Amino acid sequence: MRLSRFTVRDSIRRSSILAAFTLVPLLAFHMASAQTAGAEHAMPKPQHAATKMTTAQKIALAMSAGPASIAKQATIVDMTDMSATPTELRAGTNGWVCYAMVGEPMCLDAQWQKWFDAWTQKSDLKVEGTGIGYMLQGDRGASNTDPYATGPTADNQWVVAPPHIMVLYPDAKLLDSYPTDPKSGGPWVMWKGTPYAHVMVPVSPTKAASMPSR
Ligand SMILES: [Cu+2]
Repeated sequence: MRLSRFTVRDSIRRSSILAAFTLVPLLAFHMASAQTAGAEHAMPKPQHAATKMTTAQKIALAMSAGPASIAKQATIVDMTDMSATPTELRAGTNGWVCYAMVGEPMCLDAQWQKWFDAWTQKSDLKVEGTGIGYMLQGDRGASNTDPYATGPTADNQWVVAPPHIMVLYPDAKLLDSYPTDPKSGGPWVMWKGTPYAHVMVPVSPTKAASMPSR
């Protein structure tokens, strides 16, 4: 695994893979369930509506995943249309990438971009340091045990996450500090025992840091 920072081109390539193998079936599942079972949680707009978003709206969607202080200087990648090749909407300057994904935008730091690469390619991952990923709009659902599940089963702990921060640790033993139950009320471990294990930290809106001078 390459350790240097990923380029935007890398991000877009990874996004293509993700769209092809992971998110399309997930999206299809959600749309199907919305039609047959009714929306049990806030359903994102259908895909055809997403493609009609303006560039400004897509950028706003991507930026809504992270704190403004990070998102405003992040690279923005358009993944609103899963049938299209992800494209860069704006170059960034701070190493973060925010993805415009309908219903689950995310902003990822360098370590998380590396994670994204491994996860989408189903390859091994050596976490070299702490990683932070923001999903301040929450997500549309995932199995808490199976990194590649595309819908709920009787035993895969399907969970629709609230706004959260995702944390990577270089030592998997550190994950033992947290439960794996998403309903514990606090941080929980997702995908424990896999190379992609991480901590999900539910959050609420917060103010930006300030340092008043005295
Ligand atoms: Cu997440």
